[in-house]
Amino acid sequence: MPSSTPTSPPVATRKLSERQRRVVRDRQARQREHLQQGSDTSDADLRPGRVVSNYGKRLIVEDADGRLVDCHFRQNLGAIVCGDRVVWRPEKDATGTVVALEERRSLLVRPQRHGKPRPVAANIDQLLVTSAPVPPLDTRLLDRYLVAARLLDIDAAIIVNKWDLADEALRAELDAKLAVYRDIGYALFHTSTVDGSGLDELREVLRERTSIFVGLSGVGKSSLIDALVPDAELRIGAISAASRQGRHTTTTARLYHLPEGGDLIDSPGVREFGLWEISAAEAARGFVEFHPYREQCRFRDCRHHEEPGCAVRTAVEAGGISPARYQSYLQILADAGD
Ligand SMILES: Nc1nc2c(ncn2[C@@H]2O[C@H](COP(=O)(O)OP(=O)(O)O)[C@@H](O)[C@H]2O)c(=O)[nH]1
Ligand SMILES: [Mg+2]
Ligand SMILES: [Zn+2]
Repeated sequence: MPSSTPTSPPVATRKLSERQRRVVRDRQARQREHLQQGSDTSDADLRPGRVVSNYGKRLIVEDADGRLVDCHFRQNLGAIVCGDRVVWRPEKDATGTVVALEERRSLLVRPQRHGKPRPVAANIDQLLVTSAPVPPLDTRLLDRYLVAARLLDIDAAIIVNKWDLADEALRAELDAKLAVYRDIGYALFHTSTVDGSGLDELREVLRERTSIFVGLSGVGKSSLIDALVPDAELRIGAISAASRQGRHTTTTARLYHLPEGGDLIDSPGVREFGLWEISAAEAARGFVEFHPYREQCRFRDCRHHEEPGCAVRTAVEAGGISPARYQSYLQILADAGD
């Protein structure tokens, strides 16, 4: 895995700033006003819905009863993505029109090489950083995902899937590498979609929240969704039927419901999510275990590299911070080029 030169479009997350929230709130207020004045719409027609898929010009919206509706949306609403909560109105031909977008808790965006970042999924509570014995564990990528989750202010959990493929020696090696993550507070799961082990434990952290799997191709993200969502195949069929498009549209994100409550989003666009550029200050904020030391550095703008009086580096030497994680931090600094 290249960690210094991203080979694919990087993906970043952002938590909406106060200013952005205000913009969204104002826009929503205007939309509501507009709706109330509009003679074409009576309040009785308006319904809440959740966007489960986005097909470019159309959205598949799920209503309160679980029905999937093919919806147009007004262009002035801006980009609407999987996971968004919306207000929509039924049309005579069994389609619908989305007329308002609810405020988002979080927004996952994917920066484009050219042009504005593209939103991919909204209202996510948790990143499930997925790895496996094969392809080999890439702790640098793992660290980048964890930084991203922290900057977005959402939770992260670590999954080592395909655990059935690891023999005793490999298990010991992986456990040794991952012990530090458990020590600093991340939940760690060993799963297998082949023998079902670890899935019950995983279900516990998925309950009543919206989660998204990220990680290298081939680690088993889609297999995990299949294992956790009993009607995943039916769901894919129903969404593509509602959109009146074939299943070929594999590039689109989809939202699934878990039987025990909670949602999973499968987004093909977030694989490279860890590869975006992170500034030094952001990187330091993203390493949770640096937190107690960062304030004690001699210089306020300490980058925790070669600065004298760096409390973070002292903590690494004294054993309070894992040297491997610190090296990973330095690598992110080097990649950021500052
Ligand atoms: N042995 C084993 N193979 C798995 C497991 N989970 C997935 N696989 C296999 O790994 C390959 C990649 O899985 P897939 O779900 O497509 O990975 P994705 O690219 O992350 O979505 C497929 O051949 C799966 O059958 C597991 O727990 N154990
Ligand atoms: Mg997949
Ligand atoms: Zn420092």
